[in-house]
Amino acid sequence: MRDIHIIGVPSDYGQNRRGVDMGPSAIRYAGLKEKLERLGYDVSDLGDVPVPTPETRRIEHQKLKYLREVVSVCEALCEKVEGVLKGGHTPVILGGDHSIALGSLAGIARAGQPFGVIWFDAHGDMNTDETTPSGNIHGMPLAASLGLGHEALTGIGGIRPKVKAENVVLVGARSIDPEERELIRQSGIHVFTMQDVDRRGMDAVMQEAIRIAANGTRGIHLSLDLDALDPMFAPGVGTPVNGGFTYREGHLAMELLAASGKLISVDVVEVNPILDHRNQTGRMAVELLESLFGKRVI
Ligand code: Z70
Ligand code: MN
Ligand code: MN
Ligand code: MN
Repeated sequence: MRDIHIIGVPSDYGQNRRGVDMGPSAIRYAGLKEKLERLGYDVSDLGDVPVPTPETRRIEHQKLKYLREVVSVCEALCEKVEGVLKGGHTPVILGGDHSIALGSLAGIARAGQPFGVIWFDAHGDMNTDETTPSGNIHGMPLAASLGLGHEALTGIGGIRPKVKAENVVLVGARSIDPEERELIRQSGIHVFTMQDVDRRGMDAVMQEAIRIAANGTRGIHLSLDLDALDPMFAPGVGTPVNGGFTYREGHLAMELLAASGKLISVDVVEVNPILDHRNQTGRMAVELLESLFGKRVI
């Protein structure tokens, strides 16, 4: 069994609510290492990627807020992820807001191509500096990974694009900005909205998502934004959106990915302990990771 290497990325530079920088602590505190060890893995915690102190920084670009800091954090993460994968291990990356996924995908791309991505999210994260309504980079990492947007973002890790649209699947989408919708349509990525999940069921949607992401690739990266889940089950996120996945749908999706045997890496993002209730969302993240790494009832 491949060893698991945990990497924390305590960065909140991709959005404007403090607290998501404490995500790695909250997820570790919920017992991540011990619970994965109980499943039979050899787990090492590599600690955190260095992140500059926000109080010492200021916004330089209104359409790409904290660009410099996001790039430096992602470059550092990229290097770590590349090393873990080249060592034959599985990276479990703890955010931080979703801007860090650019660093995850850059590291995977450097370790070998092609790969597929399943992006679990209420949002599209398909904005660019030209379409963004907020200037927040956590709304842009999927676009940037596909080579769309500002070159300072698309160039992270030196590989552009990091992933092909034909192997990218967005699951759980229910809050997309108008211009972002156009970009999604043009990009050619696959999207399963909540309506698709309602109509076809999580089982069928995930089987299809896995097939698309695995087709012609060496494996799948899961980018797990906790706001994909309904706020009832994951209240500690910066941008909760009603109508998300139930507890059971979330677990089923992870179990199906585990059964596929295709997972090469995962990042878990947007857990914000300041907005949470007694670490419910941190615990949810750990539970989902247990299912992803093969926890079964019998
Ligand atoms: C919006 C934007 C976003 C996560 C919010 C929101 C993006 N589309 N992503 N929460 N995880 O500002 O670009
Ligand atoms: Mn090891
Ligand atoms: Mn996201
Ligand atoms: Mn989101």
